[in-house]
Amino acid sequence: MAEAIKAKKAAKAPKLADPIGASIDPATQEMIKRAQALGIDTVFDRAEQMKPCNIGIQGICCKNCAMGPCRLPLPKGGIEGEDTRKGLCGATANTISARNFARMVAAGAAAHSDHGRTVAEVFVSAARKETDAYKIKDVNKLLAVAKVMGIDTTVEVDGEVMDRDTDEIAVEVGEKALAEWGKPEGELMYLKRAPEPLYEKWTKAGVKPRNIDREIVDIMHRTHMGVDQDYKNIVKQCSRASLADGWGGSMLATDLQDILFGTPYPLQAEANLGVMKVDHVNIIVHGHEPVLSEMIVATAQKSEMLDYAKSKGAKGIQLGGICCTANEIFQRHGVPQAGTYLQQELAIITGACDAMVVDVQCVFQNLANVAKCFHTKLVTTHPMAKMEQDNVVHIEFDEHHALEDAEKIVKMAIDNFGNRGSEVMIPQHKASAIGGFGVESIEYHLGGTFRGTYYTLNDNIINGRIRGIAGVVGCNNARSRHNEAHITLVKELIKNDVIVLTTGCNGIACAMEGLLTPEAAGVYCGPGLKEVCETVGIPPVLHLGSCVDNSRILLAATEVVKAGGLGKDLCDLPAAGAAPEWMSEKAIAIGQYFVTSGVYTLFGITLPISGAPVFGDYLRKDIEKLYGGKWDIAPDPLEMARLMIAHIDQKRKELGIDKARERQLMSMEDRQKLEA
Ligand code: BF8
Repeated sequence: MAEAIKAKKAAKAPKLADPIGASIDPATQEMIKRAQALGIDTVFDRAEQMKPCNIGIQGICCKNCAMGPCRLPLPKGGIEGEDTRKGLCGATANTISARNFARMVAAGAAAHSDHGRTVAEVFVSAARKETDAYKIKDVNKLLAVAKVMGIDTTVEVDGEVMDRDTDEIAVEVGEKALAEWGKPEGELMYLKRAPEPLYEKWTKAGVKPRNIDREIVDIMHRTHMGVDQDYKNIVKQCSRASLADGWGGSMLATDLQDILFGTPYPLQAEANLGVMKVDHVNIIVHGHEPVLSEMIVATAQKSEMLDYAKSKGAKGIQLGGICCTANEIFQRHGVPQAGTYLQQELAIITGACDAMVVDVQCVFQNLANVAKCFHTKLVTTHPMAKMEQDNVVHIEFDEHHALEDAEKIVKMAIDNFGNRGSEVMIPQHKASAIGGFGVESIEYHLGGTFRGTYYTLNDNIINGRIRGIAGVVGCNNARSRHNEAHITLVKELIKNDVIVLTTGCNGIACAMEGLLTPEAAGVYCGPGLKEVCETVGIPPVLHLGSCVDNSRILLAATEVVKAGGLGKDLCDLPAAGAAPEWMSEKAIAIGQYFVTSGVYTLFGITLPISGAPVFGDYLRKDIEKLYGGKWDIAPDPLEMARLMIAHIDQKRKELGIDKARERQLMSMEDRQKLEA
C-alpha cells in the first residue's frame, strides 16, 4: 500500500529539466542541479511542465475582441485550394497573424524606444545641469552627433568663428533628440544616415517614420478589431514602426548613452556565474537602462563604500550584470557579465547574491519567489516595473537623486552580506572576454592607416580573407537548449571566415564560451579570418553591446558601404543577421528593422507566422523586392549557418568578388599545381 502511495506521489511529481539537456554551459548545469536539490523551480523546469499553445505559436489566435478568441488552426494535411478559415468578423489567418506580428513589433519598438526616451530625458537634465549625478563624458561624440543632427558646433562672434559652448550644444542635442518621440511633422532625422539607395527605397515604399511614438500608436490602432485587413498594409506599418526603433529610439539611446557614459573602446572582463565571489558583497544588476547601472557602478567603486563593505566582513564589492545591463556595464567599464537571460534565477540560487537590482525588460517575476528562499534583497527601481510579491523592495530611481538612490541600494546589499546562509555555491566557471567594440573602435582596428575609414575591413572582404559579416544577436529561449544554437552558429560562421558582430544575450553567451578573445581566432576560425584577427589583434566575434546597440551594427554596415567596393546599399553587402534563440517582442522589432534595412535575417526556434502561409511567404520572400532584405526561419543552427553563408556567397558573386575568394582558399596542392 505504502509503495502504491509512493508511486502515485512520484507519478504526480512535476517533471524536472535534465540539466545537461537544458544547457550547454557547465555553470548553468550545476546550478540547475542545485536548484532541483533544494526544491526550487527554475525556468528550465517550468519549460518541461508547460508546453506552448499550439495555435498561438503559429500566430493564428485572435484575441483582439470579446467575440473571440478566434482560433484558426491549419487543417491537417495543409490547405488545398482556397483558404476559407476566418474568425467571427471574417478576419483571415493572414490578417490575424499579421496583426499579432505587428503588435509584437509595436511592443518591441516601444520597449527599446522608451528606454531611449528615458536616456534622452536624463541627458537633457544633465545638459541643463539639473542633476549632478550625470555629466557629458564624451565631448567628441557629442560634436559628432550634433553634426548629424545639423546643430552648429561653432559660432561667429565679431566675424571670428569660435567653438560653441559644449553645454549649450548638449542642451540642443538633448532637446532635439527628445523631440523625435513626438514631433508633429517631418520624418526622423537619423533616416538620412542610411545609404542613399536605402533611404530612397523607404521613401518609395512610404515607410519613413514620422515620429517614434506615432508609429507605435498607429500599429495599436490599425490592429484594433475592424481596422486594417490587408496583411501587406499591416507589414508596411511594421516596417515603419521598426525603423522608428532601429534608426530612431534605439539609435538615439546608443548615441546619447555614449555621450553621457562614454563611447565603448575594447577592454577586458570575465563572464559567467563564476565571476561572483564568496568573500565579496555580490550585487547583480539586471535589466536594460544604464542610467541606473552606471550609478551603481560609480557608487560601488567609492572608497567609503568599500570601507563600509570591509567593516561588515567582506573583502570588497563584486558587481555582475545579467541581460543587457550586463552588456552595458561590460562594454563601458569592464564589469563582469554574470550571465544571460536564462541564468537570472541561478545567480540568486548561488546563495551569494546579496542584492539583485532590476529595472525594465527581461526580468522574471519568479525572481521574487527564488529570492524568498535565500537572503537576497530583490530591488525594483523603475516606476513602470514593480512586483506583487511582498519580499521585493522598491527604491524608485530618479535622475535628480540618482547617487543617493544608488548609495541606498549598495548599502542595503552590504548590510545584507552578513545574512547569507551557510550554503553558498558559486559554480567555478568563467571565461575571459574582450568587449567594447563599436562603429568608432572598428574603424580604429580595421580602418586604413591613413584613410581612417573601414578600408582594411573592406579590403579583406574583397580579397576573400573575410568571407562576409554576420550579425548574431538576441535572447535565450527555454524552449531550446541554453546557448547551444548561439555557440554552434557562431563557431560555424567563424570557421567559414565570416566575422561575427554580436549584441544582447548572444554577446554574453559568446563571452562565456571564450569566443570574445583574440586567441579564439587561432582555435575556431578559418584561415582567412584567423589571419586578419591575428594581424590586427581582435577577436573573431566583436561585442557591440546591448540590444539597443544593434543600431551600431546598422551604422557599422553603413560605414562598410561608404568605404567602397562592396556595393551601394546594405542589401549589396555579403552579410546576414540571425537571432538563433530569440524569445522577446524586441527581437521581432529588431528583425523587422534589419529586414527593412536590406538584411537577410534568420530566426531560430520558430516564428508566429507558420499558421498563415501566405502572410509567411510575404515576409520570407516578397518583402525582399521592397527593401532587399527578408525573413527566414532555421531552428537548426548548422542549417542557419549554411543559409547565411549561401546568402553571403551569392552576394559575393553579385559583387563579382567570388573569384577572389576562390583564389584565396586554394589549397597548397592547388597552388603547387598552378606553379608547376
Ligand atoms: O534586450 S537579448 S533576452 S536581455 S531581449 Fe532580453 Fe533578449 Fe537578452 Fe536584452 Ni535583448
